[in-house]
Amino acid sequence: MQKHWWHKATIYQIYPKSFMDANGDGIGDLKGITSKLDYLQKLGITAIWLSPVYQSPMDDNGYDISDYEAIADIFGNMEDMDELLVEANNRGIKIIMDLVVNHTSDEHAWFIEARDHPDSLKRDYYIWRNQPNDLLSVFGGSAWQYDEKSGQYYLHFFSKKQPDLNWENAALRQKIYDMMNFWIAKGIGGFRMDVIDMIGKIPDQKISGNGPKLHDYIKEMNQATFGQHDLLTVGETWGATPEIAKRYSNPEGQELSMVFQFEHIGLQHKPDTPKWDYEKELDVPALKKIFEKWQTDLELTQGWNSLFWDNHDLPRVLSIWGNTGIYRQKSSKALAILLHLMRGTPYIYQGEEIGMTNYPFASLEEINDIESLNYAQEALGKGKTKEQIMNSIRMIGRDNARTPMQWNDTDQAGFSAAKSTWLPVNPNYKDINAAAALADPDSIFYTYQKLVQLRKGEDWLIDADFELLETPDKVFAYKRSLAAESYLIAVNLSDEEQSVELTDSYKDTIISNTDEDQALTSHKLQPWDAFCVRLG
Ligand code: TEU
Ligand code: CA
Repeated sequence: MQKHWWHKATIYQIYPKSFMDANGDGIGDLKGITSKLDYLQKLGITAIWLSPVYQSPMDDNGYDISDYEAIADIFGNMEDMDELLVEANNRGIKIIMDLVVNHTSDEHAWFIEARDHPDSLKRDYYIWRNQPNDLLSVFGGSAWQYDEKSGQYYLHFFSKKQPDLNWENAALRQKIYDMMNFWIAKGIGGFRMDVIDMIGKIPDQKISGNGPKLHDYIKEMNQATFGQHDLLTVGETWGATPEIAKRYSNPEGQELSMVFQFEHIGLQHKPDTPKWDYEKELDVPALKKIFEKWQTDLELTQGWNSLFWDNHDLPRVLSIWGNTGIYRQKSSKALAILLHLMRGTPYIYQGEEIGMTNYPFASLEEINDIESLNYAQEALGKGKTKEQIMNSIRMIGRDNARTPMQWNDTDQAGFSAAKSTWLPVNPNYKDINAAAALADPDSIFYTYQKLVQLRKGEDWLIDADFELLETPDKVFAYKRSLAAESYLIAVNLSDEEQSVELTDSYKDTIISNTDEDQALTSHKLQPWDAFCVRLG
């Protein structure tokens, strides 16, 4: 089977509003990102996934695009983008662009023409009906918005400023492929495809995800754009099962490199309830089953996994499943070791590598995220108290991941020279910041750096089989084997000591956050112990 660069890559996600502010307006920007490339080079990552930087009214922080071939003013301009590409490339770092083509902004020229001129060809780029059905928006309320002018409703699965595109329209599809080729010609490293599983929607049958033509569209896109280039493509697919993921990522399938599956993230809330009914207690046996399924089902010849704990839509993993107290550093390393030694391409979300945590939001005034704000409004109407609502937002709201990156212990954590920033800096920045992490050889940063190096150098991480080991509930241990080689990864996902029978003999240590020899000979894992040893 052909190996690609992304089989050995670790990807770093940047949320541009929050990474680094170069011009002091309190909002991160492209020049800010360029100024921090040396830091990323030190971490060792192969590519950056850049959340949207395109022109946008920012109703959903750039996931509402009004011009795919222009840069939002707050982030800079196309020259800044080209400079970022050059400077990243000089450091061996590729840029993966966020491709948001399930919907545009209502301020996109296509939508404006479609709305103002119902007879125009652009009308059919969007989805209009005389009567709404009961489809709901992911951000709350009906998925249909009435347009006074034409007397019809348009579909929006996200905010009403994010009208859904009609992928049935071949001319629209071609426009999107042209736009993708514009970016490919700039030398980007690939695309992360926002809610790509929704483009095959059939609203009249209430089908949103995994519509019947979805894979035809993706194959067509592949042929028309990235298929002839060695790019990384990763689809965001909330509803993917391993069967579906194989369809996308089968190396013979000419679709995508991989998808993000969210089954493990589902453990962050109670089954069949909205994420706001969060579940802080990690169900470790369930987590083990989920990863075992994905690791064994997506065999190398059949597909490829992506591996992540965090992104810009999720709480900080440390705050929900780790320990933000005395075991902050240790639990952060444990979660990283557990994830990065599985088969797949690992993703690090900005700040994860220094153990950033959720923000102690006190009131709705501090919230920016449209999803959280819409939820709060709906929940108030249903009689929830402000305190209940804030509890949910504090634990699971999207702004937790979006507060500014903590660079050092100076004002605004070195993120910005402004007096106030678009989201506040976490008050823990004096302790948790990149400068402190870089200065401490034992910090979380260096564990991530080591994992990134291992990913590049150790071929078994790609090829070896995965076997889940029988252990006490709170221990997650697995073995990776390839011909005569085998490796044991053991992690205690709890604040308590655990007794385990793992192995008596091993050759050497690959990575560890503890005294693994002591752990193996005493048959006891201390809280958040994590290590990988080569067996034999
Ligand atoms: O997210 C898809 C999506 O469904 C999210 O809204 C997700 O369900 C939610 O955040 C979890 O609570 C993508 C982007 O990652 C997200 O930032 C955008 O808001 C959304 O698409 C619309 O473009
Ligand atoms: Ca700025």
